[in-house]
Amino acid sequence: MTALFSLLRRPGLAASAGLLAAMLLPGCSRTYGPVPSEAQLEWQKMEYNMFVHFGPNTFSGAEWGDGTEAEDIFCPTDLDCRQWARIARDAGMKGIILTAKHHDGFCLWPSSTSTHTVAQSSWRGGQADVLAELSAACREYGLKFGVYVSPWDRNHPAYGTPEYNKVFATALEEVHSNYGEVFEQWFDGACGEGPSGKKQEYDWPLFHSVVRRLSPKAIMFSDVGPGCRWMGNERGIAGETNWSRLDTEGFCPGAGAPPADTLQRGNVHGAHWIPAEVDVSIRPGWFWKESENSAVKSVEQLADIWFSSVGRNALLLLNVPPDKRGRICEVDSLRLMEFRDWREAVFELDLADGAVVKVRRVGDMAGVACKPLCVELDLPEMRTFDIVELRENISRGQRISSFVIQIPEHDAGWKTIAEGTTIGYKRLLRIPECRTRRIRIVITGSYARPLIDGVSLYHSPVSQSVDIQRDAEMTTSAFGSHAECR
Ligand code: FUL
Repeated sequence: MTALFSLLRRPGLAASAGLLAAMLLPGCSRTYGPVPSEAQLEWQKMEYNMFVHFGPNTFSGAEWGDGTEAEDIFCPTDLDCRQWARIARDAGMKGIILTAKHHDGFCLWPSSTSTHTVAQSSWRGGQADVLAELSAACREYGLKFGVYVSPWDRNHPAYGTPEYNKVFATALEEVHSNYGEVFEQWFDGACGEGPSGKKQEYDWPLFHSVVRRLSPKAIMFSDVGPGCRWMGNERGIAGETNWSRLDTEGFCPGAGAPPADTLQRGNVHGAHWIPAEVDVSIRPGWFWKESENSAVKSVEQLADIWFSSVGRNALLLLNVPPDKRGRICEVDSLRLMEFRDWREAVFELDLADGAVVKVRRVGDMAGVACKPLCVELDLPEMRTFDIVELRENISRGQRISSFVIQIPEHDAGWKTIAEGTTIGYKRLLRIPECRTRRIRIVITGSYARPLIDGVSLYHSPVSQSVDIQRDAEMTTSAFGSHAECR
């Protein structure tokens, strides 16, 4: 038995999420496998960011422009990046990532690398710079600023030749030199044929070196990282098992990416720390369309997405596309505030507060090879909850591979009310509503000493009779039919 556990076996230690972490950490400095960098840890703690798709497609109605759109098509009548930032902040988001350049090649900044930019548009006399406006707005509202710069470019004449890689590297230099700190660089995996018919061979090492040099703290997103990885779908659903580790040897973004189910789950023994980011749009499409004003996701759908992203060890990047004015529509902004209210109501009161915590090894459990670690919470009184939140201290690596949640059964023995695999930064489980004074989390599988960072209990404001299988079922019901959207 380690000192750690004997310390925790002393009776009378009151638990709170933070205290549990503080108690578990001393004496455990050894790492297990790859660990997150400081920047990756900070990034993970952001939990919830805004994605903004904005460009010629906003005006043409396309999802993928072909690059032949006249520059004048980009003409927001009332651009207000401060409104985006205010809404993101009020919604509880911590950063904004803007499509500085989508696949149509149109640059929202006056790039020297292209003739298809805001500078060639007659909008604001060619003097506009959306990146400058958004980065200033992010600073004003205390948000981090990030960029999506698509390597696939359907406009640039050099696309499909080695020359294009230099062009793209210069575009990255501009974006990472002139707009203050960039917290995340999004590299989309899409890669099509250029006008010359040649497929572009991207020079990823060159692109990465530019970002590393100019924005050393920026998290680089792609199918395979290196900072964070795509989750393998655009429906908002991370794998129930989700390791923040990935093997990237032999893979590259786009067609050369690992299979979707690997991106969903990560690799249990993966060589690199590459946590998952869940990108999903609040609307059916990525770009604003009037016809989709009535298809903005409901609070219930956003709540399901919260449980299947942030609640599964991933970061949620929710796309909220501005309209032709250059403003976020009322319907989207209202929904974001309703969703914030829902989260505040659910997560405001931690029903584990004041519990006495005991941590110890428990006896043999059927089907479990080694003695499991048990974190038992003795609550101050009978409490009713239907959500359990578990947190693992990931700073020393992700270790836990399985757990069960149990409550006493008729004062003799324990009954399992939920079970799961990975925990990671945060794991949220919806369980059938239960009323009890005692609850325990039994870590039945871990590759090294498990480091539980905290346990919290919550009660949904309006108790939904949630079936534990529901997350899987909602995959089709919530996203299969837009008719269900409000
Ligand atoms: C995809 C793109 O092709 C979509 O247009 C969108 O930008 C999405 C976030 O990534 O790969």
